[in-house]
Amino acid sequence: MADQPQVELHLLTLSHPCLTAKAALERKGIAFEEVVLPMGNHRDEVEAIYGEGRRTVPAMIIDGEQVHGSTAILARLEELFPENSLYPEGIADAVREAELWGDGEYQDLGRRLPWAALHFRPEATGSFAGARPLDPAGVDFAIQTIRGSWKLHSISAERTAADLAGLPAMVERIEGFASDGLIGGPDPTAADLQIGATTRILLTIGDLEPVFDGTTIREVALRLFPDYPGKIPAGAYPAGWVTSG
Ligand SMILES: N[C@@H](CCC(=O)N[C@@H](CS)C(=O)NCC(=O)O)C(=O)O
Repeated sequence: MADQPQVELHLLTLSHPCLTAKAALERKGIAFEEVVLPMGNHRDEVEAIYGEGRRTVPAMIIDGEQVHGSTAILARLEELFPENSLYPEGIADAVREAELWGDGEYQDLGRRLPWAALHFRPEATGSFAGARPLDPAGVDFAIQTIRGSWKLHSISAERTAADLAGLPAMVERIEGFASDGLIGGPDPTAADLQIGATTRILLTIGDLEPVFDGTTIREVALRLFPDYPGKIPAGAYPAGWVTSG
């Protein structure tokens, strides 16, 4: 491998695209400094460093070069450090296409569905910080945070029901990626890292267990991201909203 670069990764601890970027750096064997930003204020901080309009994490500075966004980070790491390829020869274009699909609507589900479920089980919010179910004062605080998140991510009951109704078709598509050899192999691809991270977050929602039961992406998500916290017990969403295809 080339000389070790100087790398700073700006992130939020529980963010799934940040898990993707971290896992890519680890897979490439690159040491990096994690700069954990405070949730909520991170947008302004990212913009101050990376420039106007760049308000999301992950974002990376590698030997002075700024790279913003998970897919851009993975692509740049691959260019600089081709070893342990994330886009293996022969399937590189298909992996990239699957990764980009994973960076779209599926990644957004990872931002909406946990907050949507927590609305119905606010006491479970503490589990994302490794804590026990919250006491009543904690639940009051969590409810405020959850309301803020519904607003920020434009979550509504109608949208949640639609997201849940669309999920089995997405999982079927992901299993198609597995059949095509784009995910699920022993060496993670960019598609594994991108789609696996979102899936890992969705697996914190007990109601979604039947949707992922027996799938390749469930195994990938738990293998690549074993230590993600959080558990929202089954029975959160209203009956009938979750279908398993
Ligand atoms: N598709 C982008 C999405 C990044 C993204 O939306 N990150 C969230 C955290 S999961 C964020 O920073 N959101 C702040 C905002 O939307 O203002 C990527 O993969 O880098």
